[in-house]
Amino acid sequence: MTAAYIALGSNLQDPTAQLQCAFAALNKLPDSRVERTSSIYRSAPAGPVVQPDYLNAVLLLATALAPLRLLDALQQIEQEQGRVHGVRWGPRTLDLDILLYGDQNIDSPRLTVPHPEMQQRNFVLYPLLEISGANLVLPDGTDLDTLVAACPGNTLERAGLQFNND
Ligand code: A4P
Ligand code: MG
Repeated sequence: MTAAYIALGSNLQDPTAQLQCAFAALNKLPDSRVERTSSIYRSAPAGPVVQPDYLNAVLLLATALAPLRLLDALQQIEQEQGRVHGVRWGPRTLDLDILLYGDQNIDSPRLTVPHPEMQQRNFVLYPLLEISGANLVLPDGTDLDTLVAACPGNTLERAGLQFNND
């Protein structure tokens, strides 16, 4: 099994329900198990598009799925939850991104891991820190602690919601 960290984001059509539904779907993936979930955070939209605030979270998935099979599975969950592809960085019912896949560097046409934007995104780094335990080190040798220290958390707050494991 490989430790894969998955980022969840939603800012359309009841984001709380979108994240909860995605969590349930991830829990049912073959050869995989959700091991840890972060709190759910409310975050100001990053990027140039005017759009509603997001709910974001990160979870740790222990998986035997190969990286591209995992991406296929995540994209299928996005489709099932009504994802329509619009503008880059635009609003979405559900975005599932692979942040880290073990300590692998992946650079293929469909998949770049570590996720290229993660190092500057507070809505990724803070929930990742919450669940990754003692000092996580990225494949390039960067400490997560160092990235968090350099990334202001002021556009991020805990939404007071947790994933429901029932
Ligand atoms: N892809 C490549 N690498 C990966 C990876 N590590 N994980 C490819 C997942 N997918 C990966 O993504 C486009 C393609 O990226 C996929 O087909 C896959 O093959 P997409 O989600 O379909 O579309 P996109 O919106 O054009 O790109 P992306 O990169 O997911 O958008 P972003 O950069 O994630 O921006 N603000 C807040 N506060 N919270 C957010 O969650 N999200 C965005 C979306 C903007 N602002 C936000 C948030
Ligand atoms: Mg995405």
